Amino acid sequence: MSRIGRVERTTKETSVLVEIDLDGTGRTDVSTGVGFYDHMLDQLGRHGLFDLTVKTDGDLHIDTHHTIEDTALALGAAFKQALGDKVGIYRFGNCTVPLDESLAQVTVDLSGRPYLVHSEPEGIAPMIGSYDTTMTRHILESFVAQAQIALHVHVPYGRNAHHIVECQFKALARALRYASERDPRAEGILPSTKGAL
Ligand SMILES: [Mn+2]
Repeated sequence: MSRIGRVERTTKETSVLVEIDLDGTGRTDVSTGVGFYDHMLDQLGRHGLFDLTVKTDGDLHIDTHHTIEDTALALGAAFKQALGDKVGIYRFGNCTVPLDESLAQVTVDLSGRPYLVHSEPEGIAPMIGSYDTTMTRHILESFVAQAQIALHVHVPYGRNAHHIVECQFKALARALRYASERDPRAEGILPSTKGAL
């Protein structure tokens, strides 16, 4: 049984296509027009071992906001679709990833309920190329809202903005991988006493 999500989302501001295969090999084909964001989505696929295609054509003549946000919304929707009925998965995942002087701690519950807790150092550089660093939280909020997961992301310390953002995406990738992987001891079992996730 394949676990693939495919979402096309078109508005007057953006046109987004996302395809994700949760049981992939980390092969990515990402193009949003925002170089650093492409780099982060490549991290997500590679370290999540998700095959990931992302094609976004957004209103970059305004700024990168809609392009980044709408891509995250479509990615969250595709991830939820790919998860399917969640039978036989681990459900919870966490990973701590350093990147030189920065550290990210990510914990996820594929709970069916959207909730984000996020903290990162104040006063980091506002831009990385055309990527506005205040968008990191907005990406996570958008992804969580559509994927319907509880996500806690903390960066207790770090200095370089590129490192601070990148370690979050790497840790997110690995935590999502652990949570969504099939648990060989739980075949046919839904990881909830409630009977629904
Ligand atoms: Mn917004």
